[in-house]
Formats: sequence, C-alpha cells, structure tokens
Amino acid sequence: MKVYSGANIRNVAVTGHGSSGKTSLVAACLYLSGVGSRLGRVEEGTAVTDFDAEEIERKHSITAGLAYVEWNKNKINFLDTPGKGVFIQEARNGMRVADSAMILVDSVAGVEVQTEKVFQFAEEFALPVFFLVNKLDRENASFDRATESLQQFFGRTAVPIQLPIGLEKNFVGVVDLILLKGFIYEANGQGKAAEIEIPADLKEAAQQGHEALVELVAEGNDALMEEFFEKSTLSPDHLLEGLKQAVVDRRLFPVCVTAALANIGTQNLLDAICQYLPAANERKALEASAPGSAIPLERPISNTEPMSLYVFKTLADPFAGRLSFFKVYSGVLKSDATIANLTKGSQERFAHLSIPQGKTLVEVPEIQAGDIGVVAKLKDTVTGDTLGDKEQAILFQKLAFPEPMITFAMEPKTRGDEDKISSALQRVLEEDFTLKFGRDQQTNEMLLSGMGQLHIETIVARLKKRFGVDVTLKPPKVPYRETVRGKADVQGKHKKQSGGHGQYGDCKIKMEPLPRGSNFEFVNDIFGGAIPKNYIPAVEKGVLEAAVRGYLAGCPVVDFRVILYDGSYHEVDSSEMAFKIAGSLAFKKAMEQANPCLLEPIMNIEVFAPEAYAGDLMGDLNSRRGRVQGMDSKGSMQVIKAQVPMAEMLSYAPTLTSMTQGRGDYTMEFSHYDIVPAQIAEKIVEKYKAAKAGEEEEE
Ligand SMILES: Nc1nc2c(ncn2[C@@H]2O[C@H](COP(=O)(O)OP(=O)(O)OP(=O)(O)O)[C@@H](O)[C@H]2O)c(=O)[nH]1
Ligand SMILES: [Mg+2]
Repeated sequence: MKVYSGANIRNVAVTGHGSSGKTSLVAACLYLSGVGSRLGRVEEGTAVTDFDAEEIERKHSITAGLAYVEWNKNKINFLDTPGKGVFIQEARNGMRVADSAMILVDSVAGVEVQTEKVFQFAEEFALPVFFLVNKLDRENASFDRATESLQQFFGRTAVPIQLPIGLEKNFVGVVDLILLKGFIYEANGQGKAAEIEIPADLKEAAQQGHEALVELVAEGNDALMEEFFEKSTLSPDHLLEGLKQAVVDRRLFPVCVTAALANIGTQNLLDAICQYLPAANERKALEASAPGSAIPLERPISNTEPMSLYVFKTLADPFAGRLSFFKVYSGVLKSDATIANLTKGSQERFAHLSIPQGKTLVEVPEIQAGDIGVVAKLKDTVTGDTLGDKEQAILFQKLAFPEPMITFAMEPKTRGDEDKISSALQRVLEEDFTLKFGRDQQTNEMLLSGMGQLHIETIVARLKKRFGVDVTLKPPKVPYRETVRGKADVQGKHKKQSGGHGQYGDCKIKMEPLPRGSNFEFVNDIFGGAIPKNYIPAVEKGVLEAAVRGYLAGCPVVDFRVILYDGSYHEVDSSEMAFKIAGSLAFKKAMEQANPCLLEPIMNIEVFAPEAYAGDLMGDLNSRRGRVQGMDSKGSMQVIKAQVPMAEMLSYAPTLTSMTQGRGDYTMEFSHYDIVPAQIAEKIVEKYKAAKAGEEEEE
C-alpha cells in the first residue's frame, strides 16, 4: 500500500435515497480497480461496505462504511452512507469529513425524500456534488425523466456531463460530453470500457449536451466568457479547468450515468472523480478554535502544519475492541506515535495504524494530511474528539445532532441480560449519536430513544447479536412535558420539632411562566438573611427535583421561573435537607395555583407522494390534528408540509405505505412543544393516575 498525500486523495461521500445503489456502486468501483476477485453484491451479503451483521441480514446500510480504490495515481476514499431516513444523520456525519458528495438517484424514481435531504447536507458543509443517475439497466429506466426531476428540484445547474448509450437491458455504455467520446463496457461486470465513436443516433444529442455544458461552464467566469463569445466554444483545457472550478465552487452539479449492478459507467465515473472533484488539500478543515477560545482558527490541510486529527466515527468491534475512525487534517501521523487527545487531556498510542477497507484494516506506516485512518484500542477517545500537537492545540467543532424522534421502554429478558445490558448499551451509544438512553423518572423503566422504530429495532437486534443481550421493547412513548400558564405566590414550610433533633425549613416563592424552550430559571431575591446563603441552593434543588417528577402526569415541568423572596430558619433545626423539602413543598403548592397544563412535541413533517394521493393524505393529516402548511408540486410528486403532534405520528409509516401503495415517503423533525388540547390532556392525566393508583395498590 502506497502512502498518499492530500493532493492525490479524494474523500467522496456516497449518498442518496435508500436503495438507490450506493453500496453496490462502491462495490463496482472496488472490483474495477482490482480489489477482490468478485463483484460484491448487497443481495448476497458480499458488498465490502455493508459488512455489519445487521446490514447483511437487512440488505441495507446502517452506518457509513469506508473503502478506498487506487485510481490514476489517486486514492479515492469512499464513505458509503445509509439512505434510509432513520439513519440519515449517519450520512450527514460522514459527509462532514468528505470533500465532495455523490448523490445517487434511481433512474426510475428520480428525486426522492432523502435525495433532497442529502443535498441540504451538502449545502450545509459546502460540498461539491456529482449526481449519479443509477440503475439505468432497470426496466422503465429513463435518463431524461430522472435528469428533469433533478433539474426541477436543484435547478439547471444539475447538468449532464455524460449520456447513456442504450437503456434498460440495452444500457451498454457512456458518452462523455466533455471529450465527446463514447465508451462501451464489457458485459462481464468487470467495469472496463473501450473507447468508441459516439453512436450515430446519439451524435446530435451529444453535440447539444456538449454545447450546453460549455455555455454553463463559461457563464460564471469572465475570462472563459470572453473566450466563449469570441470562438463560441472553449479550448479543451479551459473546459476541463473551468468545469472543475465550477464544481468546486458549487456552481455546477454534474450528472453522470451508471448501472452499479452491471458495473457500467464506473470507469468513466472514477476518471471524473479524479478530474473534477476537489483533492483533500484543496478543501478547508472543519471549523476549529483554540482550547478555551471561541475565536475561529483556520489551519490549512497540509503535512507541514502541526498535527491535528478528528475522530468522526467509533465502532465497537466484539473482537478488535473499540475502533476509532479519524481524518488527519494536518501533519503526518506515524504508526506507533503517541498523540495527545486535546479534548480529554490524555495521551493515546496509535499502534497498528491502518486504513479501512470495509471491515479489513490495512496497516500503513503513516497517514498524511487529508487522508482517513482507523486505529484500535484507544483508551478514552470517543467520536467528536480532537487529537494532535499539544503545543499548538486546536479543537475541531463537534457535530450537533437533532433530538431523537421516538422513545421506547425496554426490559431485559432475564437476570443475565440485566447484568450485561449497561456495558453493551454504553458501547452501542458510543457508536451512535442519534441514540439516547435514560430512565423514566416515575417508573425507573429503561428508555431508549432514536430516530424511528426501525432505528430502535436495529439497535435491539444489535444488542442481541453483538453483545448477547436480549431485551423486550414496549410500545413507544411520547415525551410529554408540563408547564404553567399563570402565576403563583406560595409558602413551603417543613417543620418537625417533636423530640430529638428537629427539622425546620421555610421558604416563600413566586412562580411564573417562561417562554417555550427556556426550561427553568431560579432567582434568588432574598435580602437581609431571611434564609442563610448556604441553604438557598437547597431550596432550588428541592424545586428542581420535584419539577422533574412532574405534577399532573409525572412529566418533567419546564419553562417556568421561581423567585425565592422570603422565608425563615431555625438556629438549631434548619438543615439543607429541611430546606430541600420546603422547596419541593412550595413547588407543589405553586403548581396548584399556577394553572398547570401538559405540553406535547409537535413535529415538522414533509410527505412526498405522487399527486393523485395528495387529497387523501391531507385528509389523513387533518384527522391526526395536523396543520398543513403548504403544498408544492415538483415534477410528478407532491410535497406536503405540515405540523403534526408526535403522538399522532407514531404509527404513520404503515398508513402512508398503504395509502400510496408504497410510493410515498416522509421526513420528520422536532419543531416545538405546544399545549395539549384539554380533552386529550384529561385522558393522559387519567391514565397516569390510574397507573399510579395501581402501583400503590401493588406496594
Ligand atoms: N437493476 C439494478 N439494480 C441495482 C443497481 N444498483 C443497485 N441495485 C440493487 O438495488 C438494491 C439496493 O442496492 P444498494 O446498493 O444496497 O443500495 P443503497 O443505496 O446502498 O441502499 P441503502 O444502503 O439502503 O441506502 C439491491 O438489491 C441492489 O442489487 C443497478 O444499477 N441496477
Ligand atoms: Mg447501502
């Protein structure tokens, strides 16, 4: 294995809607470049980047898989990301450390929900983009329709740089619109192509496509525009350079053609990646700052800069232990080096420094700036940490992930499972930043929150397969909250002074509502020592602990302010504990007065479906207490935007599938908390009270 420098590295995120062929495409590129003796297939569980047991069984990607090819003296690192909605943040995380993104679309379906989503991520990280119209060998494949749909969604800057030769089972090759040459692929799936003349029936379309491309390249560049006006074309060199610049500047998004499964179009694609997508050292590093400072700090991606690397992914391998995947942003990392973890303040040794090829770790002597590596058994490094030169420390910004969408209670099946669960959970949580674990304040049940039912089910299967822990999932829970709408002014007094050492705490508080999202504020307004200073935090603690336990239905109380303004104490009998109890008594009284209510999470949802279903879908959303906010037609698809309470969306996926005969899809994001309508709130409170009464009876 050669060592590559940043100028010869391309870090390409392979992204797109679920099942668009990303994993198959990476397999095809690997096979063409000479990796492996067979073309890996998702259906057979042999694709290099879907190696996790759960990925093989379910036949779709779950986490970003890494693999590389050596092509034209370059190393292309592929980050094969998942396209299913519940795993899409994993794609975002991978895209962040990439230098460009390929966005695949299915030649039959065109743009789908997650296509838009990953395009937004590419925008977020300013990534140059290639669109790939894949599966051109499929029945009903249409390059024109797919391109039209790309242009409808992303503008005419989504411009073909290739045309397919033939379609469906006659798809055999590619016309390169830059060089105006044809390439015909061997039918054996090896991905090799021979140059041919452009077929007669494509000559005119190729010429038109070439001219359209030349014009678009010239458009954003004064010097090229002049050349174009003078000669009505560009010299081949200027076209190549101009196109690369336009791609790097995100002015143009080239559209390429492939059939991953038949390994057609791959050779042209790898050439195009090397030619038009930016090298690792042509990009900026992640946002960073010096430790303890908020001032942004930029360091070029270069071997001669001080060492810095960012850990973007962790894998809990049952055999190799914890694997840390990282990108070296500056300096040269040598195998066996000891490097400081600047986030944690510890030291880590990089023994057996490697680069990932699917599940295989290929040992290398060093990794240069811009390349991606992997190392096993770092002691306390986790995803999001920066390691590097201590004398010239920088910290890369961690990526923030959205809040989980859905919460399940779970229960270990046996005592043995209970013993193993916490260490297994810890490792699963280390891998997956969209997963959260907690306990129900009331019932002490274990709660697992994630991006959707499929996400949680996958984690449960992983717990079993990888760590031998068996759990049962209970129906999903909605994270209701409580708050107050009015004000209160109350006294909380805890006094026990019969026999022995007494207890005395007394506080007077005011309570008032705060705007949504502000959580909790405590104001100390005590003057003249009515309560000694050292007991004031105890009052706050008492209030907070009671707030977490809830008042109406056992849900945490949020968005309120408590002002402690008076009280009294006893020289001997007062204690922190007594004031804590006083605080919680005051809190309960205040809730009684302050017109409490339940809050529920409201989600922003976007439903994609063929136009014919739009009416039914809107009716259904209305019946789910949804507020439709807009409708957009894009191509033959309708996009409905709405806000719907989470409680009404828990079972949406199967409904949508049956209403649209499998042709609809949706995305969902947390928007805000809103007051639960009185009738519904009443039922929730009743249910809670009944459950609580049942528990007390049991005790
Ligand atoms: N006909 C045809 N089928 C393809 C092609 N590429 C992929 N497939 C099939 O489409 C299905 C999905 O392919 P994958 O490569 O797993 O797709 P993906 O984009 O990685 O999917 P996710 O990981 O779920 O996001 C598999 O059954 C593939 O065999 C193609 O070019 N032509
Ligand atoms: Mg995949």
